[in-house]
Amino acid sequence: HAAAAGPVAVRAEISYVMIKPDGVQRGLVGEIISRFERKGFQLKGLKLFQCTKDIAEEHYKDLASKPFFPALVEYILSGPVVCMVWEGEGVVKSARKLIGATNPLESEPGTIRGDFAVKVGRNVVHGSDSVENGERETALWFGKDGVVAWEPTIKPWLVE
Ligand code: IDP
Ligand code: MG
Repeated sequence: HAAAAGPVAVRAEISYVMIKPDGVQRGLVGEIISRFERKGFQLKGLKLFQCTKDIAEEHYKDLASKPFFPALVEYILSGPVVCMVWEGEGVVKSARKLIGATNPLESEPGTIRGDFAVKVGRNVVHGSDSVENGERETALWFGKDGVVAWEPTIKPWLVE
């Protein structure tokens, strides 16, 4: 924090969260959005989207050398996804907790993957793994103009 400089406009923390094609096909969209809403994060971007190979490969570029990479890209392209931007203090780490461990058999009950999935290749939802990736992935999936700046009127009842 800069001392004494007065209020500084800082962009709040955001996570890029995506319901993968299996989550959409299985009718889990409302359920998953509800979990983030009721936690108290703010929805800043939302769209149903048929993604392209370029975007899927860019999104998962750090995994490009993995043997499962082609199957992963094929999975993400296999149907529409729901792209979301959730905002709030600590949202990146908290979203990962709400989502659960990568392998759904290791995810705790009460997490999204723990409650709704059994296979790592059908694990229903994505969440950014760092603040930096929250920004990077939001820019990749939404571009410059896809995110809406708004504040809920109930915000004083969520954060003091
Ligand atoms: P994350 O989604 O929990 O961050 P990452 O390691 O970043 O997990 O992997 C991205 C995605 O790649 C996973 O969510 C999963 O869909 C897929 N994946 C990861 N490891 C495997 C694997 O061993 N086999 C098949 N798919 C995998
Ligand atoms: Mg990841």
